[in-house]
Amino acid sequence: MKARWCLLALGLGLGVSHYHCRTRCGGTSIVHLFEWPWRDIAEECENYLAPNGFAAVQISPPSENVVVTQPWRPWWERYQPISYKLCSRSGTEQELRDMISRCNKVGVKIYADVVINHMCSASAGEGRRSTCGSYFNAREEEFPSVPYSASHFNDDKCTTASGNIENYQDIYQVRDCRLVGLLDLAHRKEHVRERVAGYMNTLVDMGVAGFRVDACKHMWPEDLKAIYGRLHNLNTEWFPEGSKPFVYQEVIDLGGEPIKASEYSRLGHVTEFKYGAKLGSVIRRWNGDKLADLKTWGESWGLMPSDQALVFVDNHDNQRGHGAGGASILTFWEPRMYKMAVAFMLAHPYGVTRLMSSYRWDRSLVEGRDQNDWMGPPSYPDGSTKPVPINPDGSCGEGWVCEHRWHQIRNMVMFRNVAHGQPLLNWWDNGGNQIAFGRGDRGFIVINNDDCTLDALLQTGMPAGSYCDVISGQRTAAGMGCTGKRITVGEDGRAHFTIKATEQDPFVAIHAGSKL
Ligand code: AAO
Repeated sequence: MKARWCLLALGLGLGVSHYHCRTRCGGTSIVHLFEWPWRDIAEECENYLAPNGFAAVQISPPSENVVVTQPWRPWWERYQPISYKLCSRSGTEQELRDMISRCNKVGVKIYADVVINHMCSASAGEGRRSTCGSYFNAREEEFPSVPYSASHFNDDKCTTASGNIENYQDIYQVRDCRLVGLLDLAHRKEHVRERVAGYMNTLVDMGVAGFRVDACKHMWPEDLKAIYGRLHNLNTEWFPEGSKPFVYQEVIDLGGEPIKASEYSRLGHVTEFKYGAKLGSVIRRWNGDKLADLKTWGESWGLMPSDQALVFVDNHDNQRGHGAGGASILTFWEPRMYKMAVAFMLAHPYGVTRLMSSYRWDRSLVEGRDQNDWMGPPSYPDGSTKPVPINPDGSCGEGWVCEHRWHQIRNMVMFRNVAHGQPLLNWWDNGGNQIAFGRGDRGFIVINNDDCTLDALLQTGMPAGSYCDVISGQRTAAGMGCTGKRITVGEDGRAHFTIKATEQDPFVAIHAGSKL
C-alpha cells in the first residue's frame, strides 16, 4: 500500500531568493538541560552551546524545594517549593550566579523554570527536610522563609470536598483548588504577587533572560499579568537597555477543556502541546497519518499562531507519561523516529523551538505505564546529582543522554539559525511519507519515512554548488571536505537525492553554511 506513494513521480517547486543572514546568525533554539548541575551548564555554554549556535538553556527550578525520600529523591520534588532561596540539587546560589554570568558572556541565554502556582504538597509534613534547610509546616501552611502563611493560600476559594482539582471542566476548580494536592497560592493577594515578582526579579537581576512559568493553567491570567507587569528589565550588563524578560507559559491545551491556551497568549508565549502529540502520530504513521499531510503544518492543524507558540517534540513530563500528550510522543528511547521529528521541527519555520536533553532511567513499562517515572537524575547514594561527564567522542556518560549533542540534532540547530526568517518554499512530497522543503535559498531538507527508497530530482531553491549533508556527516573544519553525503545543486537549483528506507537516519539536510 505504501509502495503506491513511492512510485509517484517527483514534483518541482519554484525557488525564490530572499534575505540573508550573512554574518553569524543568532541562535534560535532553547535546550532544556533537565536536572543538570549549574557547574556543568556553565561549561556546556562555553564549550558546546555557544560554538554550536544554541540560543538559550532552560534550567530546572532553581528555588528551594522539599526533599522527598518516598520515593527516593524523585525529579518532581523540584516542583514543590519551600522558599525562593536559591539552593537546589543543581547547586548553590553562588554556582547559579556564576553559571548565569558565564553563559551570558558567551551569548547563551538562561531561562529559569519558575514554580509559582503552589508550594509543596499538603502532605509534605513539617520540619527542615528542604534543600536549603528552611523550616516549613505544610499542614499549617507555614513557609516562614518566604514568608507565606495560611491566609496566602486559596483554601477559602476552592469548593471541592477534597480541596484538590477534581474536574478540569470547571475553570474555578482548576485555578483555585490544589493541583495534585499542592498548596495553591492566592495570586490575587498583594503579598503573594509581591513575593513572586520579587523572586523572579532576583533572577532577572542575576542575569536570566526569561522564564518558563510552570502550571499557568492553574493561575488566573489577570493575576499573571499583574505579576509580569512588575518584572524588571533585563540586566544591562548583558542585554540592551529596556529589554523585557521572555516568558513562555506552560498551559496544556489539547482541546476538550474550557481553559484555552489563547487566554494566556497575550501575556507571553505559550507551550503548544498539540505539536509533539500530532507530529509523533505522523512520524509513527498512526491512523493513516503521513508526512505528506505536513504540507499544511501550522494553524490549519489547530495549532496556535506561530508567533505565540513554544514548541517541542517531548518535554520532561510527557517523555515519562506525566502531563499530557499520550502514547504518540516520541522520545530518545526511539532514536530513529525521534531524530526525524526533531529535524522536521528545526527545519520548519513554525514556533520557537525547544529541545529536550534527558537522562536515562530504569524504565519499566507495565500496561503502558512506567513504574519508574519518578526516578531522579544520575546521583550518588546521598542524593546529590552526579556531574555530566563528556566522553572523548562528544557524547555524555553516567546515564546523561544529551540529545542536544547528537550530531544530527546539533547540526539541525545550526540549520534553523541559518534559515531563520526565510519562508518555507519548494515543498515536495510523494503523497505518502516522503517529503522535502526548503527555507528560501538558505536550506533544504528531504525526509524518507516510507518503506521504499526515495530517489528524486528536486528543486532546492539553493544556489548552485556542492553541499555537505549535515545528517550523515558534516563539513570538515577546513571547509573543503565532507564526512557525509555530498549533494550537488545544479545551475537550475535542482539536486538529486537518494535515501534508502533502511538508512539509519533516513533524511538529508543541506544549508548555506554546509556549502563546500
Ligand atoms: C507529585 C506526585 C503526585 C502527588 C504530588 C503531591 O507525583 O502523585 O499528588 O506530588 O504530593 C510534577 C509531576 C507530578 C508531581 C509534581 C509535584 O509531574 O507528578 O506530583 O511535580 O512534585 C497538569 C498541569 C500541568 C502539570 C502536569 C503534570 O496542568 O501544569 O499536570 N505540569 C507542570 C510540570 C510538572 C509538575 C507540575 C506542573 C507541578 O511540568 O513537572 O508536576 O508543579 C490533563 C490536563 C492537564 C494536566 C494533565 C495531568 O491532561 O489537561 O492540564 O496537567 O491532565 O494531570 C489527555 C488529555 C489531556 C490530559 C491528559 C492527562 O492527553 O488530552 O488534556 O490526557 O489526563
